[in-house]
Parts: sequence; C-alpha cells; structure tokens
Amino acid sequence: MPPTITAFENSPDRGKGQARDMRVRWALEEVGQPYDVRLVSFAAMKALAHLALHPFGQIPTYEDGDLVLFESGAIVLHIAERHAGLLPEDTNARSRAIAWMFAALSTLEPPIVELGMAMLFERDRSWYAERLLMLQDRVRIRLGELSRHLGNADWLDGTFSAGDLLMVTVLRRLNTSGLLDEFPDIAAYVARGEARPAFRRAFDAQLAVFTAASTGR
Ligand code: GTB
Repeated sequence: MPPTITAFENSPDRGKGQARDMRVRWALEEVGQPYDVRLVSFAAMKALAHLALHPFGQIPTYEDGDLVLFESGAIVLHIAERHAGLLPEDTNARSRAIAWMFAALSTLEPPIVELGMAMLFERDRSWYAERLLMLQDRVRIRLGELSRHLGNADWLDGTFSAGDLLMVTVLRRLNTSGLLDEFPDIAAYVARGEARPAFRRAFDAQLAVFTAASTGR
C-alpha cells in the first residue's frame, strides 16, 4: 500500500501549489514513491477522525502502515530519511541539509507568512501601509542574507536536497509580493526548483484537484 497524504478538497489558493501538501507531494515525486491523496473539506479537517491524525486539524497528514505523521517538515524529513535522493550520504553534508530544512521553516517561513497574511487580511486597516513596509523589510533582510549565501551556486549546499525543496516552497509564497524582483538570483533559484520534473508532477497533481473541483469533474 502506498502512503496516503491529505490535501484540501478545495484549496483557497486555486491550484497555485501554495498549500503545504505541495512540499510533501514534491518530496514523494523526487524519490519516486507513489502515493494516494485523501481530499478533506474544512469541516472534515476539524472532525474527530481527522483530529486523530492531526492534533491541530490541518493538512497535510501522512499515513504509512501504522505510522501517522503531521507537520510538513517532519513528513519531508521522514521521506528523505527513508529514500535516496533528498539527503546526502556524507554525515556532515546530511546534517547541513537538515539545518537548511529548519532554516526554511523557522527562519524564512514565519516572516514570509506574516507578510502574506497582512497582504490578504489587513489591507483595509488604517495602519496597513506602515505595517506593510515593516514586514517587507523583515523579509528583505532574510532574502539579502540568503542571496549572499547562495552566491553563484545552484543549490544551498552542493547538490539539491530536502533543504532546497522546503526553501523553494517557502519562497514561492512571495510570488505575488514583488519582493523576488529585487533579488533576481533568488528568483532564479526558485525557478530552478520549479523546473525540476518532480516539482512539475507534484504541481500538476494538485492543480488537477482544483480544476476538477471548479469544473465539477
Ligand atoms: N506547520 C504546519 C505544517 O507545516 O504542516 C502548518 C500546516 C498548515 O498551515 N496547514 C494549512 C491548513 O490546514 C494548509 S497549508 N489550514 C486549515 C486550518 O488551519 O484550519 C497553509 C496555506 C493555506 C492556503 C494557502 N493559500 O491559499 O495560498 C497557502 C497556505
């Protein structure tokens, strides 16, 4: 039996691959592991059956035999540890790749998500313009640091790893912010990730869910 992941039945991002099942799908595609997807509605996510899998009533979850996991980073790490292709063999390089996974989720993702939330939900507030500048600057600082680290390299630490996979999915959330235009090297890094065949397969699979939901097919 292949593992089963959960994803939005009707993703609010309209198939842009911004929901966090995308990173799990991409990891599974990179390592060539087939998977099943169980689509869940917002109501089903808060029902007891789903809360037994995910204490916070969210997607994605991952079920494989008697293993149940939640948290996209933990799921990607689990996949990377059990299959070749997402973590280097060398012990030190492996630890550095895992450090980049943490960096993506705990250093880059929080300010990027906060900016995205403000742009979505706070536009009509009197203080929006001032707050937007502050949130943009916080992200800009991180992008500058990341750009300095990347230099002319294709990936964060040698070959493509689960660190790059998570970093690219996090940076994609800036697609509509305009900030990536200020960092052409980071925009090129994101484009390199998006050009990987495994990314394309994962993206197309989640887009097909949205297309089917919106056309009733
Ligand atoms: N830390 C957890 C993880 O990494 O797995 C966070 C999981 C999470 O936030 N899940 C979201 C969810 O289930 C979906 S991905 N939300 C429902 C809820 O909390 O009730 C977040 C997301 C949603 C929509 C967009 N979008 O429309 O662009 C982008 C990202």
